[in-house]
Amino acid sequence: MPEIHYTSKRITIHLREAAERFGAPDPIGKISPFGSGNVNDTFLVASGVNEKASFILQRINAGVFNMPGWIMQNLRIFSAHVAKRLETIRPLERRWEMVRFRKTGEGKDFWIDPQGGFWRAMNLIEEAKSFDSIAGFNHASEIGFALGLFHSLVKDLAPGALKDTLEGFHIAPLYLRRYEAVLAGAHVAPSADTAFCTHFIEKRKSLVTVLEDAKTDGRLPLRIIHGDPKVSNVLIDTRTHLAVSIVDLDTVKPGLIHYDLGDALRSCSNPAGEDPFSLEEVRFEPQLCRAVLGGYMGVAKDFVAPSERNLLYDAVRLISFELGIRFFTDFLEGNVYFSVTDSEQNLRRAIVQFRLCQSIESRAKVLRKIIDEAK
Ligand code: GN1
Ligand code: MG
Repeated sequence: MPEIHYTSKRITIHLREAAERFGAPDPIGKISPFGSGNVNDTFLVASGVNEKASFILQRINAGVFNMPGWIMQNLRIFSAHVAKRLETIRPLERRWEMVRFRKTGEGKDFWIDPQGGFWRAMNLIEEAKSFDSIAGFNHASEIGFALGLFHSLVKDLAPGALKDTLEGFHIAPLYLRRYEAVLAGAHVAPSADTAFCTHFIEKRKSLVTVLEDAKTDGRLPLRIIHGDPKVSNVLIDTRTHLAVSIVDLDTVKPGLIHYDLGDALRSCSNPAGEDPFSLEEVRFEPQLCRAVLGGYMGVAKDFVAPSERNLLYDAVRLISFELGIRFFTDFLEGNVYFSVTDSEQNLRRAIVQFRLCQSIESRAKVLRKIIDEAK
């Protein structure tokens, strides 16, 4: 079998060598790109003979995470904590699995290749599936449950116990500042789409401080958060259709649960997903939002104080606005952060998030009511 290479703008590596470090199944059937992540390079290492021996191999994007060792250090602490907590709450009366990292022959949970690339591998969670967009109300409620369970499993893990693996992540005023600096030096041909984005951001600049102000003056406490609880990061059991795991743990670090709730809600309440066929499909569906919050509050309402609940509308509006700014900034910068299939994808993604933000604003009253009533 020929050596397998994978070449993208940031990776040229003998994948087989990386796979073998983590105890590749013998013989390897195929190593192929896996999932729809925008940041890391992810592969499925399939066994030629035994499907159960297949696993996920991932190369961390060092351009984004400049201390990848901290990610694994955090995950060791996090995994040990959650394993202990799960013991105390078992029986959970439903299936729930945590990501398990594989070890190299030297007993390490990562491998650094000769070019400095940082690799790790995870076992596949069996009979579970990820979706790129929301499939219905039960799905939305299950994602809420998964996030609520996650928050409740880490509620007694001190925020200071974990490193900040991605400084500035979800700090909206910093994204705005960065956007303004990039815009000032950008050489992008003006178009109706770029004008829509610049105008959209200009009109909403004052929104970006809402969560950071509440953090600074003590209205919102720091907790351990997931950081990226979008639809595709909650795995669904293929037989029961219940959430079975929450994956993509690189941004498990101190933060505000409002970042997580804002992100889960903007992701799950837009049935069109982040890369829709047509912009006309983009909308924020209040009943999906209700389903997510219902699933969440069912497990986690105890630690959402009324003063925190008050800021949930602002959070969902802000996180979609923030993601739009992040996509648009990356477009202006030449697509250096998020993976793209073409040079305009980040521009289209930004417009989707801005449209979603508009849809959230147009439904403010009903959303505030749903948030008030969620239990
Ligand atoms: C990125 O790589 P991925 O797809 O898991 C991003 C998230 C965004 C998301 C949008 C570290 O996540 O913040 O919400 O794209 N992750 C990072 O799809 O920036
Ligand atoms: Mg992610």
